[in-house]
Amino acid sequence: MLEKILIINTGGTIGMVNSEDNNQNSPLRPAKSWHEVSKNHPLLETFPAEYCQIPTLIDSSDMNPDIWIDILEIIQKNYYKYRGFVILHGTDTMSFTASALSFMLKNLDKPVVLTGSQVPLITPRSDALQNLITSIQIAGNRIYGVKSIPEVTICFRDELLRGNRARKIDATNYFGFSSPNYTPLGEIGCEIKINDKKVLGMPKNEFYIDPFINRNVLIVEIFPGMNPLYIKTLVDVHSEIKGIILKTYGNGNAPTSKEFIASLEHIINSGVSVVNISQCPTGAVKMGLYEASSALKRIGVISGGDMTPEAAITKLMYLLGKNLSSEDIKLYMESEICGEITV
Ligand code: ASN
Repeated sequence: MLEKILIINTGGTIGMVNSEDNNQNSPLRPAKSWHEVSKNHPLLETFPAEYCQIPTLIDSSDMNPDIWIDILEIIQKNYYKYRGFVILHGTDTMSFTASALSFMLKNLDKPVVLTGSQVPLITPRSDALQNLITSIQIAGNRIYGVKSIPEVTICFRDELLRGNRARKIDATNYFGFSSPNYTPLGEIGCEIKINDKKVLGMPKNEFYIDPFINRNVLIVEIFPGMNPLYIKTLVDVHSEIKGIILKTYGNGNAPTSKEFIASLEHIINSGVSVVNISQCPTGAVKMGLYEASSALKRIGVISGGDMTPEAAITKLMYLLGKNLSSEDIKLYMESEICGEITV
C-alpha cells in the first residue's frame, strides 16, 4: 500500500519571505526553496510526504497555463507512487488552477488538494500550518471513516471545497474562500467531517491527463452604459479570440438594445463562443426567464448556469483547446464534466 503523499510547491504567500532581510515591511517574495521557510517547523518533517517544486516559485499572480501543464505532468509522472497530492499555491489564482486541473485530470481516483495561506508560514500567527497539515491528512486519506476524495479540492481554514466551485472572497480574513453554489465537501474542526454525498464518485476507467488549453479567451463584465462596439471591434481586430465569458446581471440579463444584440450576434457569427455567467456570486443564469435574456438565447449565447467565473473561463479554454465544433462547445459548456455546474 502506498504510504506517502507528494507535495508540489508552486509558491504563494505560504512560502514567502520579506524581500529585504530584517525589514518586515518590505514586499513579500517567494522564498528560493521550501526548506528556507519550513526549517523552523520540524513537525512538517514527521508527515509521510515527499516534496517537489516547479523550477521557479511564483506569486500566483504569475500563474499561467504552461504551469498548469507542468503540474499535470508532475502528477502524471508520480500518479502511481503516492496516495494523493497537495499543491501549495498562492491564494490569488488558486481557484483558477483548481478549476483548470479538474477538467484536465481525467478519471482521478486520488485526492488532489490545493492549499496556501493568507500569511507566510514563517510568521508566528500564520494560518499556513493548519491549512498545510489538514491538506496533508486529506490527501493521504487519513480521515476516519472516509475512503477517498477523488477530486481536485481546495482546503482552506475550516472547509474543504470542490476546487471548481471555489472562489477567493477575502484578501485578509483567514476564511479566504467560499463555494457560493455548492456546499462544502467537508468541515474542518476538531474532526474533519466529509459529506460523502457531496463528493464525486470513483471513476470506472483509468487515470490520464488531457492537457488541452486555448488561451484566446476573454472575460467581459457588462455595466449600464457599456458601448457594445468596443467588444465587437476587439473581436474584429483580434480574430484569434475564440471565446468570451460575458458576466451579465442577475439571472443572465443584459441590455436589449439593437446595438448590443447585433454586436453579440456578429461576434457569435464570426465563430466566437460566448458564455453567459452571472455577476451575482450566488444563483444561476436562466436565459429566457426575463425578456432581457431572451434575445441572448435566440442568437446562440451559451448558458454558463451557476459556474464560477474561474470554472467557466478554464472550462472554455479547455474545450477550445480540444478544437471542438461550436455546437459541441455549447453542449459541453452546458453539461457537467466534473461537478462544476448544476444541470
Ligand atoms: N499574492 C499571493 C499569491 O497569490 C497571495 C496569497 O497567497 N495569499 O501568491
